[in-house]
Amino acid sequence: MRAFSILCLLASTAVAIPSPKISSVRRPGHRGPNRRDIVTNQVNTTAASPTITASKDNIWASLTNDEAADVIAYLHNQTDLNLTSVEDAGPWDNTIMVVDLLVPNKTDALSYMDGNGTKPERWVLASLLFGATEEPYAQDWVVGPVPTTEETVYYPYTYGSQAKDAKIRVFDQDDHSELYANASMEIKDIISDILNATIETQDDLSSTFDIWGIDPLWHQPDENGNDRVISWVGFWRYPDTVQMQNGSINFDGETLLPQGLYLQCDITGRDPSKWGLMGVLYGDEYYSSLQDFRSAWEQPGFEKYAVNYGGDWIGTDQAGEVLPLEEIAPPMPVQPAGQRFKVDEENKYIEWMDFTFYLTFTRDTGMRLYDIKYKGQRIIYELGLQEAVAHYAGNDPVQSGTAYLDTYYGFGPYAFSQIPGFDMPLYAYCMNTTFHASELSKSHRCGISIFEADQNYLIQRHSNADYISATKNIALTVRSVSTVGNYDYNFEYIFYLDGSIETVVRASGYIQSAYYAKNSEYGYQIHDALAGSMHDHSLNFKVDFDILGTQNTVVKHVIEAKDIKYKWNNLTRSTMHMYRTEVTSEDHGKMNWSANSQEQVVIVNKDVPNKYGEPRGYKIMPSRGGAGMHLTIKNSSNLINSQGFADHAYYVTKRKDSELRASSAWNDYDTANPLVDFNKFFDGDNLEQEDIVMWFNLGMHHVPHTGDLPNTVFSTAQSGMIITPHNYLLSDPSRQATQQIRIDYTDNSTTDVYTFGSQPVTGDIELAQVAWDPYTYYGDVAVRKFPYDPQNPFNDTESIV
Ligand SMILES: *[C@@H]1O[C@H](CO)[C@@H](O)[C@H](O)[C@H]1NC(C)=O
Ligand SMILES: *[C@@H]1O[C@H](CO)[C@@H](O)[C@H](O)[C@H]1NC(C)=O
Ligand SMILES: *[C@@H]1O[C@H](CO)[C@@H](O)[C@H](O)[C@H]1NC(C)=O
Ligand SMILES: *[C@@H]1O[C@H](CO)[C@@H](O)[C@H](O)[C@H]1NC(C)=O
Ligand SMILES: *[C@@H]1O[C@H](CO)[C@@H](O)[C@H](O)[C@H]1NC(C)=O
Ligand SMILES: *[C@@H]1O[C@H](CO)[C@@H](O)[C@H](O)[C@H]1NC(C)=O
Ligand SMILES: *[C@@H]1O[C@H](CO)[C@@H](O)[C@H](O)[C@H]1NC(C)=O
Ligand SMILES: *[C@@H]1O[C@H](CO)[C@@H](O)[C@H](O)[C@H]1NC(C)=O
Ligand SMILES: *[C@@H]1O[C@H](CO)[C@@H](O)[C@H](O)[C@H]1NC(C)=O
Ligand SMILES: *[C@@H]1O[C@H](CO)[C@@H](O)[C@H](O)[C@H]1NC(C)=O
Ligand SMILES: *[C@@H]1O[C@H](CO)[C@@H](O)[C@H](O)[C@H]1NC(C)=O
Ligand SMILES: *[C@@H]1O[C@H](CO)[C@@H](O)[C@H](O)[C@H]1NC(C)=O
Ligand SMILES: [Cu+2]
Repeated sequence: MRAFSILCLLASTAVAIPSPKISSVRRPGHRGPNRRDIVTNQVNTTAASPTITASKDNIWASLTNDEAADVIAYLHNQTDLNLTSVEDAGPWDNTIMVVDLLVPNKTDALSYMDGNGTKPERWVLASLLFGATEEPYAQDWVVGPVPTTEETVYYPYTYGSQAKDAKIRVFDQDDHSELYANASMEIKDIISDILNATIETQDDLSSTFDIWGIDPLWHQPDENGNDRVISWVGFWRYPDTVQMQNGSINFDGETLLPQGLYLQCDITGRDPSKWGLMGVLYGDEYYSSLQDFRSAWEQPGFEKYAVNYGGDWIGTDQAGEVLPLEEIAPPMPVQPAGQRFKVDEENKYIEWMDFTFYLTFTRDTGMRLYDIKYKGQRIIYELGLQEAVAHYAGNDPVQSGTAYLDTYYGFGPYAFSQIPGFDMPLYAYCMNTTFHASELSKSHRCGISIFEADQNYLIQRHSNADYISATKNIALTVRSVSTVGNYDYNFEYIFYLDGSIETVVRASGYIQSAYYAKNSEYGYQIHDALAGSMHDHSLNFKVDFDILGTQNTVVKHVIEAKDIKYKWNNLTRSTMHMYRTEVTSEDHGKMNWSANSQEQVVIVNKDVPNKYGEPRGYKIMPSRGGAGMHLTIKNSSNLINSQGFADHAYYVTKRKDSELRASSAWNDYDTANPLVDFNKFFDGDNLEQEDIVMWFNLGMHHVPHTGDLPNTVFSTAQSGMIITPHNYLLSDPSRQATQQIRIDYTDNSTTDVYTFGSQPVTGDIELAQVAWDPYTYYGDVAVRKFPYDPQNPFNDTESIV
């Protein structure tokens, strides 16, 4: 996935970047297309948008630019941290990677939100990278309160980490690309031959091939038992420029062009003279030196394999015959009478029908929802992504060694501006998103879109001989799309009139593929020399339920086949019944969805039964695609102690301020010794009538086939989970909707029509709602934070489209 863009970045920038992987500034790639400077987005999307003022401030709001600048300056003032500004830093300096809000502790938050408590102070979680040492490490720090004063303190975030001192070792602090280039140049004649290229100079090499590989890095003991850090890299061909009708373009399909040649290197320590090549893999044969590889190549009969080249096939432009009538403007959504929800933009607070919630946004995990209330009662305190793992497998070490933990790269930095009319309806309400990384604050216009839409199937319907009744299924969607390297993730939360909330993730973009040779056990051959590389996506979400208070219990209402003898029949009947069982302890907190969906999983407050004595609750269940899945691989050799959140379909734990997230963005640095070890959350706590959190996985087992070329499609690569009221109300709340109709009829005619006060559509469609000038697509805004110049906030502005 992303590794390649990062290496492009290294190759294309003279500036030393302390930690290549976390750089949030994604500059035009090595051979990237020319980019336009784009200044404005002219869709009048927020026109006539009803506003509201939240009764309480958004205490989860992202750090403002001023807060980020303040805390960065404060940290630079702490001489013991010995920080160098990112702009001046090299790998042997200490730098600030990310500053983000450290959310208030829940009791403080609730005392403010629900009572007369004071507004919680603003605290910051700062991730620092200590490069000025032989053993570089990352460390999370607590800083606060902000704005900084004499009272402000800073200390390691030990209470939120299972690692000692909240530190994690960094084993790839230095740039190893020269090592790979040097080794490659020693076999440039072989490369030229087997990969059909003309490699005379290092420039030829670096303009033809991108050399990158496993993530995370491996560790293995040498013969003396000392830990060695191993990197395997593969050769990827840069896509050729393709000529399209209006000029040329480089499609971003490098991950479709593996070349089948791999180098193994020892990159232990910080002294480049101690690094070295350990082996070569080609055609499923391993050679333990360049010399061995050369000898084999010189033998007559050395088997050469086909090469992957770019070309039109990696392009995503229209191709093939235009289908009948297909080029005619298709149906599209309109919002004829204006927006039907209210927004407090400053507080990022939304009111739609009977739902209210706050939004926020983080560098690591993108958008998050807090304090979701339904009919005035909180049902969810927090809902959001925790981590996304993409775990590959293959007969080559690069696929086998790839298990991306995507929050490492971050979902925030890549939540690019959504395209009106494509990513979202033209009338969508747009929120800008901001994150602070590498001492730079960046905003994406319309990183989050919010819109209502007709789901185009009814939420309710019934007819008989006398009447028909039908209700439109109008739902509110909150959407954010992040392109993390080769893959595009569409995240959304959908609110429905029946009180349900659905979490959906979809994937598109370029697959990371494998070389075809002898790889048939790990996927299909999908192009000339290409295999779709099998992988599992597992995306973990946290849902902190508060059903009628914080004291909740997970109950399973199990339907079960049973033979029962009743009083009214002497024969035993084969039938089914239902029983209830509670998840009472974290010892039983790791679960999978039952076979045949026979368990209904309900989160209830046992102390608040409805009038029939049934506990009121919300049910949670998979709703689309691969929901309910988890990683196939057990005890992954790549993820080691960092996959705890992904080996079951869902989990329940007791909520703790010290267990905010299922993973850390920096676990990828050293997966054996993660900053957050999810498994350690399970320490036997009682779960009966406690403040509980559910962590569920969405995802898919992805074995790419020819239909993934050139891009995976959202229509099938999707997964969803829905929560829905369960004996929570006494009837279906969607009956409140006026957007329904009852038509009474007799044998041959309609007699009466009831519309319940829903207003008819009148007037003309405002054309601004159905047309948009794509030349107004809007890019990034960047604000450098150190030194901070609030008078000239856009000095570092660059466009990213
Ligand atoms: C946007 O819409 C509002 C209300 O409909 C209107 O007053 C305003 O002039 C519009 N702005 C632009 C730039 O069209
Ligand atoms: C940092 O130190 C300088 C010099 O002592 C001082 O002027 C500035 O206010 C300090 N900034 C912060 C945020 O502590
Ligand atoms: C502080 O960092 C610099 C590099 O930025 C390094 O040369 C120096 O040794 C460090 N000082 C201490 C006391 O660690
Ligand atoms: C929040 O809770 C943690 C863990 O209990 C505690 O260490 C920390 O001091 C609390 N933070 C604040 C600001 O009260
Ligand atoms: C908040 O304060 C008001 C006035 O002092 C008091 O009437 C009310 O009960 C308090 N509410 C809570 C939840 O403490
Ligand atoms: C790569 O080769 C150059 C030229 O021989 C040498 O100076 C440099 O140290 C080498 N780099 C590595 C990482 O081996
Ligand atoms: C090698 O590359 C050249 C173009 O550089 C192409 O014409 C030729 O067909 C390729 N050979 C093979 C065996 O793919
Ligand atoms: C591309 O070419 C077509 C056909 O020549 C032309 O109609 C169209 O305007 C061109 N588009 C751009 C963006 O130049
Ligand atoms: C979103 O960002 C753009 C570009 O910086 C800015 O012009 C606009 O005012 C922002 N919108 C809001 C609602 O802050
Ligand atoms: C069950 O069998 C007994 C003995 O044959 C009979 O008396 C009784 O009526 C039967 N009960 C039912 C419900 O058929
Ligand atoms: C429709 O039915 C009504 C009585 O149900 C009858 O009076 C009328 O003639 C019918 N109309 C037609 C067109 O069949
Ligand atoms: C930003 O640009 C202004 C105007 O060019 C210049 O005066 C100022 O020094 C710059 N600030 C920084 C932090 O580079
Ligand atoms: Cu996939």
